[in-house]
Amino acid sequence: MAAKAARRPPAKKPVLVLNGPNLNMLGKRQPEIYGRETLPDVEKACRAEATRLGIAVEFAQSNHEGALVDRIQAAREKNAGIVINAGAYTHTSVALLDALNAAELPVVEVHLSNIYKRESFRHHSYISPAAVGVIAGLGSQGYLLALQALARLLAR
Ligand code: CA2
Repeated sequence: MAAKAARRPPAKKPVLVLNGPNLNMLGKRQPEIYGRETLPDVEKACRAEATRLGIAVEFAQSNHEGALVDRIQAAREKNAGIVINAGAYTHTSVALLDALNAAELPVVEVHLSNIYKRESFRHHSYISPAAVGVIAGLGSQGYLLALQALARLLAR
């Protein structure tokens, strides 16, 4: 006799929360700009929010542009969406823009600080055209809002 088909829905892919250069230094310097929370604190808050929202998350950080491109390429298969704070590569990287476009996933761009209140070179983001939305200036709460937005989008 044929085995009964499993009734459980297929496991949902996690949302990738990806952080770029120097964000591993959070909470250690410049608290007046970036706050006192460390990156592990942000990860903990994201995991708690993801549990509340009923989604899975994966957290990654790299100081290297190519490593970020590699992780975004892998996300196309492994992840359901991307929350990205690309750090300073936001303002320089066509490679990250190309990788995010090629991933064909919903992307939310996050910045801890209000980049529009800062130096003019921070006012332009190369990666925003690949994002469904951009959140800036709300500190670590921005990551939680980004997860909320993606959870809604993915539930559609
Ligand atoms: O506001 C943001 O989240 C940024 O993406 C942070 C980047 C900056 O280059 C962007 O313009 C805006 C910098 C991340 C560096 O974070 C540090 C934290 C503590 C100490 C040193 C750097």
